[in-house]
Amino acid sequence: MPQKKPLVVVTRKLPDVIETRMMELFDTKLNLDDHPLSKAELIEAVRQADVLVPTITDRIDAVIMSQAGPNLKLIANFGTGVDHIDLASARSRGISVTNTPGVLTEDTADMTMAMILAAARRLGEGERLMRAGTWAGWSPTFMLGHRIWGKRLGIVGMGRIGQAVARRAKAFGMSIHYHNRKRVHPDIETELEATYWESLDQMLARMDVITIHCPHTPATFHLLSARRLKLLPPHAYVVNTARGEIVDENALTRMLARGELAGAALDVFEHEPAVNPKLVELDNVVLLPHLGSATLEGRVDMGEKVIINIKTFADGHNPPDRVLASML
Ligand code: 8YV
Repeated sequence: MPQKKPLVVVTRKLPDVIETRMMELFDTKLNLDDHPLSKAELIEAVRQADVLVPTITDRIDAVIMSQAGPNLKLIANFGTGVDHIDLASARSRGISVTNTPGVLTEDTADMTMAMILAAARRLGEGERLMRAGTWAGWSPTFMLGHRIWGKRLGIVGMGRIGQAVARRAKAFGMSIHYHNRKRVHPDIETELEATYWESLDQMLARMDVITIHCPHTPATFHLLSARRLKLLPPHAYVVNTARGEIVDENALTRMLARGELAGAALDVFEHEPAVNPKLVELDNVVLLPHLGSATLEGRVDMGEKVIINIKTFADGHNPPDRVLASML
């Protein structure tokens, strides 16, 4: 007898090909107008669903989790970071959580490289000036940025994305430094000619550019605190494509405004979609609306991963991308 299809509730609009395939495979509830779900709608979703497919815009905290119906057995997150999901509550209720690792590595690394260049070479400022129609013409000392060739890049978090950034940055002539909970395999260090710093503080004090690629967990909240940001040399740039919460955004803003740092390029913010209004006023900051993994190809690959995780789970197997206990 054919198995009953699981009721899958998808909280945001996904690429058409993914939604179509989900409709074929599962009893799927889509969000056609893509509005971010309210708390009440999210509660309704966890009450009904066998499988919930949330995104970063859904805060699935202990309160929402406490409303989950008995059928909810899988949260198949559309995205890699799972800091918006209360994993401890999920675990205590026997709800599995999966994510979409690997498929957004190269896109996020491309964006990081673009942002390193954008900050150091003043791309945002130049673009704004052209659009304002205020360019008075070339001059030898006009809008000078800084060369990245030969500079030191400090990577905070040397997982898949950190390593993909390191490969690109090495090709741009930067020397690679990193801090990670665990030192990476010696072969990777050799390939990247990377220097490991056990002490984040010591690394920060010596870098020209810092880029963040660790997950946001209780242990990494404000990892770049006011105290640590002060360790950076004043000519340094800070790049963040990971999570806003890892950097003390107010402290960073204050330092940028006072000229205590050269600049920053930020794709993520502490209170998305809100951005500290003082950041918006600063010329030496590149601001992007969480575009790190925003390619059509990447979003389709993420959707495919979600489908594989649900299908494997529904067929009674362990889904491939279960979130590890170490994330807790
Ligand atoms: C995703 C991300 O777009 O995957 C992640 O962790 O930060 C983003 O690139 C987003 O999470 C989708 O839910």
